[in-house]
Amino acid sequence: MTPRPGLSFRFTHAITRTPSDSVASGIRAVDSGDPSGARFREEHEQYVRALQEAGLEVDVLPPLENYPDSCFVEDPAFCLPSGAVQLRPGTASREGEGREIRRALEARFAEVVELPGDGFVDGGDVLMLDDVVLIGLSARTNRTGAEAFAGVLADWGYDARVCETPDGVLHFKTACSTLGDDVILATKVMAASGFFGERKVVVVPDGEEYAANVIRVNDVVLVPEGFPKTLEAIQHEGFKTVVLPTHEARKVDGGLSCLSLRFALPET
Ligand code: CIR
Repeated sequence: MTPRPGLSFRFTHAITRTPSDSVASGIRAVDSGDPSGARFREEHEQYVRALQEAGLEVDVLPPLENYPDSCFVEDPAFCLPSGAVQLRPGTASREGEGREIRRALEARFAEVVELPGDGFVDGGDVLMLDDVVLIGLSARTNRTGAEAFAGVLADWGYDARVCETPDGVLHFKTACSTLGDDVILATKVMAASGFFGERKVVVVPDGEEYAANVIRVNDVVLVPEGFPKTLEAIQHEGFKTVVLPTHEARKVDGGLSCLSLRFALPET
């Protein structure tokens, strides 16, 4: 793929889903207490407002009580200017979320394809850079799924590379983000991985690993509240920041990127 400047952070639209009360039963690796649906919805409203203030038109889908983790819409789909891919999340309680989000994708995209075959990919394992898409293998994304997804991307003219997410990391993007302009934010382990080639890597200070998951949206970087050293490191690189609370999402291993699908649609 020839480099497409700003592909990884210039967006016009987003899709989100309001957290349900059932999010209290969301999946988590370590139990630090159940999130409250009501408090999560307040944090989610601030998140949606921040996306709107960054210039995006945001579709807010209704809560799905049958799917406790369904507010993390990044996992069941992946969106590009060329079209959207309905993914197959790699854990039993989330597998049906791809079907649930399909209609919202069809409302925005002329072309929506389902991940071919029977493999699994969570969107949280997909990092879009300006010239390559990195797909991390993880407990949720297997090689069959990653290769099928890379095939769809190739059909649309994108290069993809399959990487091994380091052990103990839920999703590839749990541990890294693109700040845009060829700068990556990553945990120490991810920074040492070699996945980012010649790009500049800003390393998240020890103890602030959760803050490796940020999102660049047009002119700003959205950063989780409570990580002052990471905030300063991002600002030091010259990026404008907006700080958002993610206390409830964090209780079920969610971060800022997981809460939206972000994409650029051509002007009509
Ligand atoms: C899960 O384990 O699937 C949810 N509790 C959290 C998903 C977070 N999504 C993401 O990192 N992309």
